Amino acid sequence: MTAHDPLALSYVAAQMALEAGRLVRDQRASDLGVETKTSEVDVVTVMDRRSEELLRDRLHALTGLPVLGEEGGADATGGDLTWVVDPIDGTVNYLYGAPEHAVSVACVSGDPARAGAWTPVAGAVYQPVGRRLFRAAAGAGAVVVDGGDLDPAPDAPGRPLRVNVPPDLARTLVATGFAYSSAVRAEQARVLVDLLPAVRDIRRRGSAALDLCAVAEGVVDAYFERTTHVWDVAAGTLVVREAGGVVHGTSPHAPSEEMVLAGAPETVDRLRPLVLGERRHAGPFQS
Ligand code: LIP
Repeated sequence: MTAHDPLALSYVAAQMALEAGRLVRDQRASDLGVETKTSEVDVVTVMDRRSEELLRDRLHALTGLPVLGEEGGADATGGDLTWVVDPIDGTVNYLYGAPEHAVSVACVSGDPARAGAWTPVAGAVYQPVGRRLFRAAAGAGAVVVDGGDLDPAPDAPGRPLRVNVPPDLARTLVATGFAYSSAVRAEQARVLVDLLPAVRDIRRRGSAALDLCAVAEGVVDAYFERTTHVWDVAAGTLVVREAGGVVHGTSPHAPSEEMVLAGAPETVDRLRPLVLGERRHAGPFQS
């Protein structure tokens, strides 16, 4: 593998997401050892830690590249490429036994610690319950592989993904998520007061990585969220971009912790003022 072979890196990302996904599904601890992080509702389990340990060990052994992870922070960086991993995205769903959780593995170029300073070159998101693998490589497209009864092979061909292009806001199905901070949640509720009457409906899946993959698959038309982290969105960002969509932040540039807004370019343009709270919805839409 050459250092910048996105397709080969995407197979490594997929292999790692599959291995960690199998671990969290098949070796779920009877005592999840739940601890809280930034707030009472922000949790981590022993399985998040075990999954990240596996990802770090395997990625170091296979590629020698540094890793930035949700639970263990960043290795010292040196070169251009870094693995960015979320060992379980959707931990609250995992805790409750809900299927909407995933392992997210991205290889990014640049500095993943600074918004706008990184670009994903390869990525995979694996949903272990349901055995669905999303995989993308820069310039080579994004696919979903439905494993059926078995975990799929990391390099299985899959079905190419394409974002929806809804004709207007009234026919735009929007996914979103909410922060772990009560104060930010109050502001998010105010944004929804204006947004909800303007769009087809809202979905709250509970995993930013799967939300972005849902945009790429056309299962929703758009996704936005505040206060996500690079590990939640790095792989999914590439899946959306390779499916013909864009992923913006507060400005039409890179996603940041302030904002991630994804969809077809025209959808994102229509949604931006509403999700940033800049424009109040003017009145009822005609159906
Ligand atoms: C979570 C998400 C969820 C989002 C939360 C959080 P975690 O990731 O993906 O959709 O709303 O704010 O970031 O904590 O389960 O890895």
